[in-house]
Amino acid sequence: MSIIKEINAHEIRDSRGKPTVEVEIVTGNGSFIASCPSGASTGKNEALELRDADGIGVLTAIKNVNEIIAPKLKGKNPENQKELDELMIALDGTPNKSKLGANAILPISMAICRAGAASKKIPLYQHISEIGNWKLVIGNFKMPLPGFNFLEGGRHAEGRNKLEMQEFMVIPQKKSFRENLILGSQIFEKFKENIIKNYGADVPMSDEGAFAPQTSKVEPILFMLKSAIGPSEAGIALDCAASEFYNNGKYVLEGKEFSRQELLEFYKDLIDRFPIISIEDPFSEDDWTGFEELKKALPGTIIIGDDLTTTNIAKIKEAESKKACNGIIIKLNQIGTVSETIEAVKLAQSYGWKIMVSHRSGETMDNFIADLAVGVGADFIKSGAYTKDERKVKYDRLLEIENELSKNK
Ligand code: 2PG
Ligand code: MG
Repeated sequence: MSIIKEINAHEIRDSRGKPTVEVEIVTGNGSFIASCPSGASTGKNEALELRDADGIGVLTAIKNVNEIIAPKLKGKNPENQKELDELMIALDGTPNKSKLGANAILPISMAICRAGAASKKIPLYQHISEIGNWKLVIGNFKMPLPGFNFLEGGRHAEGRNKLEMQEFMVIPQKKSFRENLILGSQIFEKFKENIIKNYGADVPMSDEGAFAPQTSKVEPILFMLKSAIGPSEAGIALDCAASEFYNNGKYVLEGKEFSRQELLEFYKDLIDRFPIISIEDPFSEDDWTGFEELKKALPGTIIIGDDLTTTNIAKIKEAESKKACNGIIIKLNQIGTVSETIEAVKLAQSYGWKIMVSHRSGETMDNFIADLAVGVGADFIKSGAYTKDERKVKYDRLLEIENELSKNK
């Protein structure tokens, strides 16, 4: 055991150039660093990202780490993740971490986790699995299937296109993670040829490194994806982020108004004609009936909650009782600590839901979510396109984990 000697927070920039918090924890085993990502299409029940009075700065969150939280954690054993997370939750004292900020608490929680793994001399993914008591050992860890983002609209392509639906992803389904990376990039190359043919060579890129062409129609995109996939072992995943195109009881898509029922028919038709395996946030986060009816209508499709569930135990319970989904997006900063994230995964797994660990649209070079996905036994991970370094580092870490696991078999 090696106790926490120092905790220091400072400001770095995220992939959109906005300030975010990075934390360094020093123990006798060395220095452990973690940083906080940031969403654009956020759910209203997410833990609070504390910004200064100017709406951008994170100096208050940094001060909260250095002056309020750090003194309480010095001298503690980083192996006790739950105890230290609970200490920070109590210190904050609000239901959504609005006093100290989830962007102050989360990077500490992640850095503690790294320090705890080092103290136990085990890899981070194994430490995470032990915290959640999954009893995974080398030999039965599984690699998540990657969801590569190919094309984006919505908040992630703001000012670049008028497409409402947010993410069009491809999920290769070969046996190994390495093979999936290869198949993913082969499909991406074919897709790129089609993009250039249809929209020219100067198509803008989205925040997550996907294409953001000038289009407002969903169907032609799905035709392009289907043709790029061809007969290969891969499917399509959609993130509709529908709260963003919902207003006053109506959904506005492709320049038309849709009622809940019309939108449901629209999705059903797409799922009949294209190899779509999952659909995330198909309705607004308050439209429980929409989720419930779609889930009933499409028993073979994974209906994923993100803004709906916000990695939050109470919301996950509500979604299960309303039979709203059978899959969930897991994002550390939606809830704000590693322990609560682990509890959310465990609860969703107890309902038999599929788990998709996710990055945020504003990311950093931190690759923690790769270890998280393996440690909790996630079915999927989405980390954008391979074209941007802050996305690529997560996929590269997964490749490293797979190599390590195969060597130790
Ligand atoms: C999502 C995420 C990640 P954001 O909606 O799933 O793609 O976007 O981080 O903007 O909430
Ligand atoms: Mg989403």
